[in-house]
Amino acid sequence: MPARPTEALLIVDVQNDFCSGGALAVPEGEAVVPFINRLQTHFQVVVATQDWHPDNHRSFASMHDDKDPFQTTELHYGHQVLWPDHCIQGSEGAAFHPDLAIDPCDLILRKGFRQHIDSYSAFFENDRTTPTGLHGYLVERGVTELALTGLATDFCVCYSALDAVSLGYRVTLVEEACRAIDLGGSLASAHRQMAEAGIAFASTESLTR
Ligand code: VGL
Ligand code: ZN
Repeated sequence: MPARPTEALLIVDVQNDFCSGGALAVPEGEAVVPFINRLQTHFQVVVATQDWHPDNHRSFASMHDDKDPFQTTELHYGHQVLWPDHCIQGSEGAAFHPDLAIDPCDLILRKGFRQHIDSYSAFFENDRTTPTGLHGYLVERGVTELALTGLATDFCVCYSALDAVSLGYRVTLVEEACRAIDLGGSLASAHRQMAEAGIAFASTESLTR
C-alpha cells in the first residue's frame, strides 16, 4: 500500500534562449533557477524538458515569407504563433541555463524536434495527438502528482499543466519558479484556464518545508 502519492517535479524549458540575452528571452527567465534548484531534492522524480528544434522548424517566422516573429499563421494542425529562431538542436541557446542543476534530473525529455509540428506541451505536440512519451514514463514510475516549473508560464508550462490534468494527474504550479512571455494577454488567459482546470498555485516555500 503506497504511503503517499508519488510526486514529480517537471522543469519546463529552462534554456539559454528563454533567459536574458537569448533568442526568445522571457522577462526574468533566469530568476526561476534558484527556486527550481531548491525544489529538486523534495521530489521522488525529477524531469526536465528541452525545446529542441531543427534549424528549419516551421514554428520559426524565418521559414515563412512575409512573416515577422510573434505574428501567427495556420499550419496543418491549426493556429500557430511564429517565433524567432530559438533552441536549435545542439546550439548554446538550446543548452540548459548554466546554473540549473541537471544532475538530479532522472529524465531529460526533448520536444519540438519534428520539423512540421511545434510542441509546447511536455505531453502532446501541437497537433494535440502526437505523444512525447512522457505520460508513459510517469505512469511506469507510479507518478500521480506533478509540480510544474519553468518557462514560459503562458506557453509550454500552461499547455503541459492542462494536458497533465486531462491525463489525470494532480497538478500544482509553483509560482516563483515560472515566468511568462505574455503576448497579447496570454498570461491572464493561461492563469484563467489553469484555475478553471483545477490546478493549484503554490509557493516554493510551502513545498520545501
Ligand atoms: C516555448 C514558444 C516557443 C516555451 C517554446 O518554452 O514556452 N514558447 N517554444
Ligand atoms: Zn520552441
